[in-house]
Amino acid sequence: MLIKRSPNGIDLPFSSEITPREVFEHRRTFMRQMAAGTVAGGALLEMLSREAFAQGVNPKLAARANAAYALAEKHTAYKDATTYNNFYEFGTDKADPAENAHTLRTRPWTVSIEGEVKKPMTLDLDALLKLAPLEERVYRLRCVEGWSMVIPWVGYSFAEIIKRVEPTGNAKYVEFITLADRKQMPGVGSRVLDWPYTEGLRIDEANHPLTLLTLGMYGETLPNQNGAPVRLVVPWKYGFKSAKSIVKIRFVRDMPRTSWNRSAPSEYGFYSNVNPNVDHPRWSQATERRIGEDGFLTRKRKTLMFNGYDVASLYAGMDLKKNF
Ligand SMILES: Nc1nc2c(c(=O)[nH]1)N[C@H]1C(S)=C(S)[C@@H](COP(=O)(O)O)O[C@H]1N2
Ligand SMILES: [Mo]
Repeated sequence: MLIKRSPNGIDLPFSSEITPREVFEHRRTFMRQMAAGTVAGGALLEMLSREAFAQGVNPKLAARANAAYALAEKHTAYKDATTYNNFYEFGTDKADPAENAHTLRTRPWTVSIEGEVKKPMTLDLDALLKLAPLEERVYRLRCVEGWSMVIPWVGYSFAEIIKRVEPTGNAKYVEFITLADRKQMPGVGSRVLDWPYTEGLRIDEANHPLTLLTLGMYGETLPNQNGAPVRLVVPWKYGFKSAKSIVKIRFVRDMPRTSWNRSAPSEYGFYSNVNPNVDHPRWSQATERRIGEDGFLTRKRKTLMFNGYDVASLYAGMDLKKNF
């Protein structure tokens, strides 16, 4: 943050320098409306989140808000969402990715899509950005560790990709493979996980409209620590299914092994649906801590089945204790 010395000698952040001008202008209008008492509760919430992304330093990414995925929950502050991260390629502490991920080079970047598809393709970032209209969708993301955030993501349904590559009848699963480059990612030297970080979905899960190919958040391109330049967000599953910095997508016949399943098969199953009724072997999954609500007296939130998303039909007839 740029700190200006004010005439009276007190250090003040000078707001027109720390916020994009549009936000600054918007805020002035807001202040006027607030003074006039004409601002509604919804607008207040909206403004708070604009205020949050005023911290941003990444290029803006215009997107149409998709009301179908609006959540009447306060957005997590931009600062929290970008400084409390899991991205083991940059270290295992929550603060490590924000400190270390500046070494990630996100351009040029390509994602190759291959395997059981009629039209394999390699897409660069510009092609990905133009592939379908960008939408802003506010999703909850819940980590298996027991915390959650509410984030305005920018992207489009992964189904848009599926449509274009035309999977063959043999494609039953989709495997997401992410970058593993020791030169850019200090954590890849450590053996905490098998690299590259790999995740997978059943093809109907991948094709579900909620599954978001994500290119931005808070109106900007993704910060490196949040998985730039392209990641997945699968909001009804534990956060680790939402692979960051994807370089390859493979359509396959057989259920792919995943990094977390490989490292601890009894703790991390393939499905990993958010499920308050199935405890992690070492802790309960019944409640969660919303990041930003961690006051001394703050009660934890009850974790909702599938993180509150209406996806039960994907698992009709399945034993979700066995298929955890
Ligand atoms: N490549 C990669 N993707 C990853 C991870 C990781 O370590 N490496 N961590 C996962 C976990 S455990 C979580 S909770 C989410 C966190 O996303 P966020 O930091 O944007 O909140 O990213 C997931 N995607
Ligand atoms: Mo996580």
